[in-house]
Amino acid sequence: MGRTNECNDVECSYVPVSDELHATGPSAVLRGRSKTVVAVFWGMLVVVSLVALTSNGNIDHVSTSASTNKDLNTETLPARGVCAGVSEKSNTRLFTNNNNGEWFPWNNSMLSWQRTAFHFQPEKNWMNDPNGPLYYKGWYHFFYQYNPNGAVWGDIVWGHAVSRDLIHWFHLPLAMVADKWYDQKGVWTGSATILPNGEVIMLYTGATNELVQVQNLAYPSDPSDPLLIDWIKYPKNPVLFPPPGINVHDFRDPTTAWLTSQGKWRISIGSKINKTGIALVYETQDFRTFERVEGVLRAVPKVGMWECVDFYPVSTKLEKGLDTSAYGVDVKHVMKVSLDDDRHDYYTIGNYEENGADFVPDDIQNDVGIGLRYDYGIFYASKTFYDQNKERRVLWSWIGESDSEYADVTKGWASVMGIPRTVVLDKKTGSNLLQWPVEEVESLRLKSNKFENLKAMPGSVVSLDIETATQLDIVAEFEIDKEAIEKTDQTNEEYNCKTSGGAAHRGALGPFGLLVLANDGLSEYTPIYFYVVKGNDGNLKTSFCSDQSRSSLATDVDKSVFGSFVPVLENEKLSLRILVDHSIVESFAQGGRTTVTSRVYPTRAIYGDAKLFLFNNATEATVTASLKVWQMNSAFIKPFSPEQRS
Ligand code: DQQ
Repeated sequence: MGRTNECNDVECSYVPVSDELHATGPSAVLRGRSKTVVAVFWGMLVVVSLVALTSNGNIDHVSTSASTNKDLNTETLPARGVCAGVSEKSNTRLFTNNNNGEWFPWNNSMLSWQRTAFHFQPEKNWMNDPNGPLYYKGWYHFFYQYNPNGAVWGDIVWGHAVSRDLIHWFHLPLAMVADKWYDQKGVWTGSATILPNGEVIMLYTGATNELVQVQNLAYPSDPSDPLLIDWIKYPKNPVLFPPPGINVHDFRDPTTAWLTSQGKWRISIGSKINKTGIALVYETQDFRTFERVEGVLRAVPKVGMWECVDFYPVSTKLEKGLDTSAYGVDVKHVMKVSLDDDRHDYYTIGNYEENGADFVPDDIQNDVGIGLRYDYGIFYASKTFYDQNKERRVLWSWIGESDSEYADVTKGWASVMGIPRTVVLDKKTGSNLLQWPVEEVESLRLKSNKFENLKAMPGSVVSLDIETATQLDIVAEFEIDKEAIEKTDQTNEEYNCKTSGGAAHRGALGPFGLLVLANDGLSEYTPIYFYVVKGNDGNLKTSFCSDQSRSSLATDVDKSVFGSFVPVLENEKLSLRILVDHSIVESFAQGGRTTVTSRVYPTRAIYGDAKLFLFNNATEATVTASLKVWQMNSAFIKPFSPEQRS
């Protein structure tokens, strides 16, 4: 964000790619599909009895000889984010084609498969940040950054949907459009506050006609309407301009307000000074006039602009969530920032001092923007809200695409929302949060398959017979055989999901886990896995990772490996939960201590050819796994019709 001056001479309008450009020869890639159940894995030795063998199981590198679209020259299309003041899509290197000037020949059937079935998506076009989530008169409301004119960032307004259960959604008309000088270049991110008398306050950032970032107030025009369809923008907007010393492009995304013991409301707004990320604090009584609170909530050098600050209390004793204004004994605070520089969401647990409006991290090594992340995959601009209906704190997040902008434009949509997650303090460690899919997602579970005590020998792949595997809820537990742990030498291996070679890198005690969205021939698969290292002190250290490097034969999608360390306490088994929903895979380890969300774009492991496998690529340890796998129903996500009001 804040790079508007780079855009003076770029074409910022959206130019759709014509259909003809996608018409050539893609089906070749689907021919010759193997029906054989797999296989020798990474050239490994032992395969358990559940697996049929083929002779050529070497799948270290993917390649495709599929036909190409050489004449599609979208290299010249400008990135729209920068020209409109927002960071461009993170995978700009995928914006064009592969190094040979060739395009991967996506076809309609592959692209249609990518649309999710139980994650929130608008019917078409681009979506980014979650905005102003709240529960009101029996409905969950969800607003989001939306481009009504295309599948790329731009022309941002507020989309709006409602749900009874956070899973099935009705699309409503746009809540706010860019119709005032103070939001003409975009109705950007904001948050809701519900006052004790039930009044709903919405504060949001407007990008003015001159691209200055200001804060604006809006409220429902008819508070008796549970659907909150019409919104009024306060006639005297903006209510806040960038203060002296703050760049006009670096002042955005007001938080939900919290109440002080003096009866005043406070909000925080993200900014930066040079490379120091800061969270400014303002006080108000009426949400129309604000006063700056001296100092900052927190400042951290070298991390850059803080977007979408979130600030909320968590209980150190209770499992339920807390209202945003909760303060005092048995309460810790969480501060989250979205780092514009690396597009990740970082959180820190600490203490909030009301007097100085000051947040102090428990562990300075894990300060805001340098320590823990909510999710080690694709997960950005998240926001929580207190759900007074179920007394829980719920986290929403924008999950962007990691394919090319060309593919997004072709399929006509971009981005999904992560399944809303409950967030609580991990009482066992005291030093991290636990995130877990809201319980309502379980209402989509259909028939299940149970696998108990499956033994996976070192170097094996086990086919799990569950029919198709594109919409799944998986829970699994793993135990490494104790003898192997004892026998294994201590090492000082510093395993890093991102850089240690993914699931193909073999150690004594890992990797092992599941291959999701895998086809029978294993030409495409996405390992979600644990990697365990026995350190020099004899203690085990566990990482939890998602490896996209072999997830697709396509050349123009991201192939990173994501993940991080996960705390595993004494006597705990290794456990995971995975939600697979077409092109999104959300993975939770150890009850949600570490989470990893991936976007995956297979070309063969789709529809009925998407399968699930257990794998163990350790060199020494046998792993015992128990799993339950549910097929998942699709959610109803459709336009609202009046009969749904009741
Ligand atoms: N997205 C919004 C901004 C926010 C950014 C614009 C984060 O308000 O800072 O679409 O993704």
